[in-house]
Amino acid sequence: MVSPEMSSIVKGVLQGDRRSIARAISIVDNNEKESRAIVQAVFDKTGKAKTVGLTGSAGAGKSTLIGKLVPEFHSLGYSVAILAVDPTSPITGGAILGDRVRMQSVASDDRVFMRSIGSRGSYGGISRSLRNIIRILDAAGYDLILIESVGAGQVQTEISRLVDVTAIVFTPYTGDHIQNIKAGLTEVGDICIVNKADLGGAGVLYQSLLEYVSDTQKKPRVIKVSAKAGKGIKELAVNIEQMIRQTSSIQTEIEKKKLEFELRDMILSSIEQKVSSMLNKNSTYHNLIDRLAKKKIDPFEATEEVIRSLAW
Ligand SMILES: Nc1nc2c(ncn2[C@@H]2O[C@H](COP(=O)(O)OP(=O)(O)O)[C@@H](O)[C@H]2O)c(=O)[nH]1
Ligand SMILES: [Mg+2]
Repeated sequence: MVSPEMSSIVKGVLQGDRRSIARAISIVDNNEKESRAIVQAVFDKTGKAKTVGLTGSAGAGKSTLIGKLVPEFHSLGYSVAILAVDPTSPITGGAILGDRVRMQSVASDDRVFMRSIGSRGSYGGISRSLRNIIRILDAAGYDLILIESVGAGQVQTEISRLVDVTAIVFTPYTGDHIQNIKAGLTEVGDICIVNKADLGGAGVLYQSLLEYVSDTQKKPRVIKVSAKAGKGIKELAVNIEQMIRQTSSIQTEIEKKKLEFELRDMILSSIEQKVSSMLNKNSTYHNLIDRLAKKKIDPFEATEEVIRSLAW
């Protein structure tokens, strides 16, 4: 049974009302009990929005870049929403404020919806709520959702599974040397951006990246920009748009793949929760911890014994 309050939030979301959108996102992000009702109500009204993930180390200039990209996307005819995700540190009011300063052009633009999502628990948790937050923005009529996230490795992989196009932002002087890039890059992304082209060192980084990606299977484009000086931004926006258009032709397959990841994710996490609460009540498990501590049994045997004792 959907409460009148939830119905009115959902109605507001579908009409693009910002307060309703913000409230719906909070409910989903905090995993409140109404979260499911909201997602169920908007689910069949989604599938239109395109998503672009921008990842990279802190200070690479992602927020500045997004601030400059938004007007370009507006002139290409897109309505834009921005989500900033930081799984490593809780986002404080200050950080949001800082981003608002860096994205001045968009912070005062009421066509743009902007929201920071903090870190609650594991990254997996964020990626679960992020999917549903994207759905809310999609149903609200935003046709381009830009997602800023800090980090490499696991985080990058998770984000790239959620979005249509992944862009990785590199910059000189933040440890983005080619050795680190090779070591840390699990996915090369669809576009590699070398930001801070106004600084020395950007040219070398650009050349190394070009060489590096030419050996990869994906062969992403490498684009040099200066977010601060506003150089190369139009070209970057056009390139991202081209990638978006390319993904449109295989949208059904992409969507299916994403849904499969999500389903698997939800099944596994639900099983993990169930098993975890079963373990808390399982006497074999508790007894075995003592026997393990006394070296009466090894961890392999102990695992098998507990699994045998669980009532499936
Ligand atoms: N020199 C230079 N600085 C930049 C450029 N883009 C961003 N910055 C600066 O880099 C710092 C971090 O930028 P920010 O956008 O917050 O990075 P984020 O952490 O990746 O979001 C800020 O002081 C920006 O002014 C650029 O193209 N050139
Ligand atoms: Mg930022």
